[in-house]
Amino acid sequence: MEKLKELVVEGNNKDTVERINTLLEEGNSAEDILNKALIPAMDKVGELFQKDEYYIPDLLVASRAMEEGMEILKPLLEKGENTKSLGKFVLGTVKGDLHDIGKTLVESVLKCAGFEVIDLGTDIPPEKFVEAIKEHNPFAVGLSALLTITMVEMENVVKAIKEAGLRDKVRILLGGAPVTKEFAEEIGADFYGEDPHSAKNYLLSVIG
Ligand code: B1M
Repeated sequence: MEKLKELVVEGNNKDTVERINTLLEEGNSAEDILNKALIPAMDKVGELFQKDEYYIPDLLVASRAMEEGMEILKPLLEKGENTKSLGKFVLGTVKGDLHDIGKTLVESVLKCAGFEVIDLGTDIPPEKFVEAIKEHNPFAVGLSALLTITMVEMENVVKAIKEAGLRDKVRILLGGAPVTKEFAEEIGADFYGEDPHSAKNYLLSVIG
């Protein structure tokens, strides 16, 4: 796992893929590989970036290695996906924010639990969330943000949903590193999920 973490930090995508396949053959689970190597690797990359030891191109190559690794793990994380939908969930990263690794993990965990996830992608303005609610009629909407400056966009999405008269139809969940429970309460969201599993548990509790 330690070696895999190093490979992702270095942005060595070819060896990352090989290492993941070896770890899977050795009997490690996709969850363990994710939680013990890939996510800690991204934390390390963030630390190096903050200390000015890594620059944007380094972030990009490391996240490409992470994404290639996720391509292998995603089907395994979504394995056993229920065929009967527990309900529709619209998900997106807010306007101005291009981070999508955490959001993709939320998508995999919720799909595996049996929710039908409509992933809008990244850099999604409030009106697109509103359009998607009108089109898909989900019971909940999830917003992800990784930047302190884009976190404020979450409030604009909550406002737009209210203004469209849709607030009573959907639960609103927030997530992403800078977001807190207090912030979620302050802007009138229903739940702050610190990780995909807490989001899943909350949604399961909503449907009863
Ligand atoms: Co950026 N970046 N980045 N980055 N990046 C961070 C977030 C940063 C903390 C790095 C740092 O300084 N230490 C910093 C933000 C500081 C701040 O505002 N607080 C930062 C910055 C500054 C930037 C740029 C502004 C850099 C620049 O251009 N000067 C720029 C912004 C671009 C933009 O978005 N407009 C930028 C760009 C990028 C890349 C494109 C190069 C790349 C993203 C690639 C991609 O996503 N495809 C990138 C990366 C990789 C990172 C770090 C290193 C890793 C992020 C990540 O994927 N983590 C990150 C440092 C860090 O986080 N330690 C950093 C792994 C992922 C699994 O975790 O996304 O937190 P996370 O998701 C978690 C939970 O938060 C939760 O579940 C996940 C699993 O536990 N979760 C939810 C997330 N969403 C949820 C939704 C839910 C529930 C749970 O319900 C709806």
